[in-house]
Amino acid sequence: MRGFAGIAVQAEAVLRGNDLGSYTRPSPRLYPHQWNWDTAFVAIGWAHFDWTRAEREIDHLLEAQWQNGMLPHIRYNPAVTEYHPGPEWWPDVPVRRPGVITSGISQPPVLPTAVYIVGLLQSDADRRLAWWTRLYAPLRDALLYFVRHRTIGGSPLIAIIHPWEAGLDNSPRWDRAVRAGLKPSRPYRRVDNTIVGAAMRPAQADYDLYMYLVELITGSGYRMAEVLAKTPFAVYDALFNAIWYRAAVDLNRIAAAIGRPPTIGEADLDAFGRAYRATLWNEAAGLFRDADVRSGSQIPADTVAGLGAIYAGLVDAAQASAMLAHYRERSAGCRPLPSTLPDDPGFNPARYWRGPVWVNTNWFIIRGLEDLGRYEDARNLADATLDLIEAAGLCEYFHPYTGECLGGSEFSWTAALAIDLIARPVHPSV
Ligand code: 9WN
Repeated sequence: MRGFAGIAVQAEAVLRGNDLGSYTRPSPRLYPHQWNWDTAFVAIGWAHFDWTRAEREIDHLLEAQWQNGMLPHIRYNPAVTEYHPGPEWWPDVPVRRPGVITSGISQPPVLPTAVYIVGLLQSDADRRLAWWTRLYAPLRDALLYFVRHRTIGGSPLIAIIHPWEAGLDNSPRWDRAVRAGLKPSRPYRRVDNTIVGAAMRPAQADYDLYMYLVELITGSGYRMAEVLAKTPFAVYDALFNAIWYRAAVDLNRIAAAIGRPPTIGEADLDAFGRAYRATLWNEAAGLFRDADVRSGSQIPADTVAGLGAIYAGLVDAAQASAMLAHYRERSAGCRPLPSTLPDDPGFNPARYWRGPVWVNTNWFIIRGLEDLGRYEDARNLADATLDLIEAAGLCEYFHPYTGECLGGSEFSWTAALAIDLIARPVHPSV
């Protein structure tokens, strides 16, 4: 591991700067509330230097859990008004704890994996086990929510119902849905494109679809059977499903440590893996692709989501290396790993999830390669990620050709995951 100690110091300062005590803003102005998968990344960062603070971060998100187990994608801070859409767009959310305000959709379930990692960073075994025991039931409910409310027609794969649930909001994977030109019935006012350059953010047509779907979901009273029957947007997202599978494996590890049976049994995990490979693998692309739930056909867009199986261990080491090598060849000249492949018609090197490099998606692939024993590939990707940060800062995302800083500049998950890559270098370190 090369010397990246300076980054760790800056990264800790970014987390402290974005810390509001009970949660960490993803970035100071652009994202002022608490987000679901950001919380998981941020907690991993905090755990390296203030374990109790990581615990508090996770508790604050879990307080926003719904009666049906769903962990919402945003827990709103009632004191903040400068974000669109605010909680008024998500009325009557069925939360367990009265008074907590949230959005009405979820986000990739990284949290169980984060709780597993954060637990291992606690050297006091009694404290770790007590914590895992306390968190087990809410995490189980959050994972099973997807099985109970987001699977249809006998497939074990999980359907997402909004691009925001993917976490990769304006990915070219959603372009067909955007092109349908759907718009909400009410006017809305964006704030994001007044904070960072509009060319780096999703386009207006993307937001029209986002807000149309918000109205469809709230208009259905959050009843998923109704939403899934009506919506034009229901997708088996390759990255989301890989994250769910990895979360199930890690929650089973937590269950074993606290003396409980597995949350998702071996036979169900196997069936999920088979369905994932059969439905989403695309031989010609050398990658996994998403599938449209209704038509069953794959969505023809090649993005970093197609490598998510590496993080999940849904492919073996040889296939993981082949997928990565192919992705690198198709993105020759780019810093690894652009969020969309440059040969995809939807590629744009500066616009959010349509091309820029993001640290969280790199982190998924690094940790997946490491778990599969592909240490050299993992280490190279970790070094390339930290090189980008060293040159440009703790940015939200990076231009794949120039390495330029894009989006928000003091971004919490970039900071947190940089800390993790430095403090927990790819094993075995050489
Ligand atoms: C909408 C907070 C979130 C991330 C998402 C990222 C972005 C929100 C937005 O910011 O989405 O959820 O306003 O653009 O796409 O992955 O969790 O960092």
